[in-house]
Amino acid sequence: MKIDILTVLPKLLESPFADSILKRAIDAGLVEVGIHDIRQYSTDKHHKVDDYSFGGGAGMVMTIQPIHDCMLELQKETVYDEIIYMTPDGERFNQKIANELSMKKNIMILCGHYKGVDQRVREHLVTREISIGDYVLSGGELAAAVVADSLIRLLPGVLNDETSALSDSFQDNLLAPPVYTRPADYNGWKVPEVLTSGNFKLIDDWRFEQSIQRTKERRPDLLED
Ligand code: 6GU
Repeated sequence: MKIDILTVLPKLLESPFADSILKRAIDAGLVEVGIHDIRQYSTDKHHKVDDYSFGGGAGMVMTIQPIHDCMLELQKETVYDEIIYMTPDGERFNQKIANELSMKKNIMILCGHYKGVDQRVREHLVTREISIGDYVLSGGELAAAVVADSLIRLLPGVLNDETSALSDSFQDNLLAPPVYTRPADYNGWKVPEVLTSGNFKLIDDWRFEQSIQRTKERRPDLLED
């Protein structure tokens, strides 16, 4: 899989891919992540990437030219299955969309900034619009990193058996059960006995029961689906 991210703040997207699971996935060649600075494509003499909103009103709008030229440059080499615009008024992201996008070969993600991008980018250049939740971030970069992370960990070979995505919360519309590690008794706070019983059938049943219980308490909406 290849993920190309277009941004006016490329530095914001360095650290998420420079450590741990995502770095290992990149180093192993399981995913290619490209960060592209939109400003470098601006034909404006001051490399401007934004301008005043037609009709007035507060806030700058990202101009279409540098975005379009950056996209065209990347599209010389790659055919994209989706061109996603990160925006708080997009479709709300969830595990189902992550699963679906993780099967694609090439994905482009455009990060919005200021008051957003010129509407013609959304109408003519983008294939999908995604929000990561009902709150507003200063820009789409952190949201793009969230989406990229959730896709990359689903790629075959990225996680091993122990970290398998199959036992994640949401993967079966249930929250994950509680987990414990040593010591079995800390300050008198004990680990549930079943987990140290060695009876794997009982442990599986207990975990499933806990998953249902947690989901009922915390996210009853998931059980309605
Ligand atoms: Cl994708 N962008 C911004 N700026 N804010 C958000 C978001 C995206 N998703 C939730 N809030």
